[in-house]
Amino acid sequence: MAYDFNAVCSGFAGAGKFVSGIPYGTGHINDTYKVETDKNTLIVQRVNTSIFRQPEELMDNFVRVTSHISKKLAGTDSADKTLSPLRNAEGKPFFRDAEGNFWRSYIFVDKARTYDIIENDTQAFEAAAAFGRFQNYLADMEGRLFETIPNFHHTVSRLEALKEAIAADKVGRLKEVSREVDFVMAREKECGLLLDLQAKGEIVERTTHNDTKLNNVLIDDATGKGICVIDLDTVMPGLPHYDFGDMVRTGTSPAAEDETDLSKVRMRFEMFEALLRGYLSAAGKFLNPLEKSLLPFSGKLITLEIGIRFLTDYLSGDVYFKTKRPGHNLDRCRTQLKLVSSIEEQFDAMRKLTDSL
Ligand code: ADP
Ligand code: GN1
Ligand code: MG
Repeated sequence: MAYDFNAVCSGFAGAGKFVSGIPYGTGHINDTYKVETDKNTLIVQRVNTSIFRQPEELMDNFVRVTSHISKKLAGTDSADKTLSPLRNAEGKPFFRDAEGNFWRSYIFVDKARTYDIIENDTQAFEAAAAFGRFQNYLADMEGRLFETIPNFHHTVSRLEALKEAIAADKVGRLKEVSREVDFVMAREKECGLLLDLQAKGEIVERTTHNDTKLNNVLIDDATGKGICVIDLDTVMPGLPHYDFGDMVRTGTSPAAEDETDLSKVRMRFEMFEALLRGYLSAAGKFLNPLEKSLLPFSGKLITLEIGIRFLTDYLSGDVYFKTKRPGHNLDRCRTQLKLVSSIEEQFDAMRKLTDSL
């Protein structure tokens, strides 16, 4: 591996001596490794500091969030867990190596796993309930977290960035994507809908996760319960809809995010229903009626937003998301837009169900 893991492991108090490590997970931003030391099994991550420009603020958020949750869980019979970052020699929750790489680490949670594609509606329910409880735990946390990426889910800004990438056509790819551009532009008006309601005070900012891909919750092997929400880099002020929307985006299609056979991509209604019931089992307590009624729309919006981001990155020459093949970001964009269409076809039924719960 490209990094000095002996140094990284000795940078964290109590980590133990490095024995072996493998790249782990399917994230698009940070570098994640599963590492064995003579004492522990660890997750070790190199934070992408060109995307997370203030990693110390990010880790400050991380510690505030995880200590708030662990205080809430103490003394209860909840099976939920939270991550707890290892500390460096000065007691800080990160380690900078000699090359300036920014590392963090926590104990590997055993006998649990994540699913890139959810297998059944029970998993969908449990994952969504875990994210709902996560929002619930953070509802009474004092103060406001740092915005680790400003305007992260500001869909209108995301659309502006796409327009700039179209105007620049930096790598000459615009000619390949006219259908995708037309699809997005036909939905321009919807991009600001939640932001407008938030500005009017009708829906409320909370502390949210903002990257609720279903593979960001660990499912217990024995009980099938969602037991630990992970990937906390973007926990910050946001609308609960950003979280529910990303669950719909990642939990309803039976196809991978980068599937090239678009006939496989669709919104499975039974998965939507399971996500909705699971999420409301925890979040139903704090959403107002308007917020609740907008949950189906959030699925469409966030899927469109991530489609916009993949398209923007494709037009910009693949500078943001990690890619593994030519056209990877375009493939990802196309699955998202196909999923938006599938959501639109079933939208009335999604709304009816939501109103009935
Ligand atoms: P990324 O930004 O790369 O998605 P994650 O924090 O989501 O980073 O970690 C990548 C994968 O590593 C997760 O999907 C999960 O399978 C696994 N993982 C992360 N943290 C833990 C943990 N504490 N215990 C067990 N597995 C973990
Ligand atoms: C990125 O790091 P990862 O893979 O969990 C991205 C999310 C996107 C997602 C799309 C910081 O998440 O916003 O929804 O890819 N994270 C960041 O798969 O941009
Ligand atoms: Mg992840």
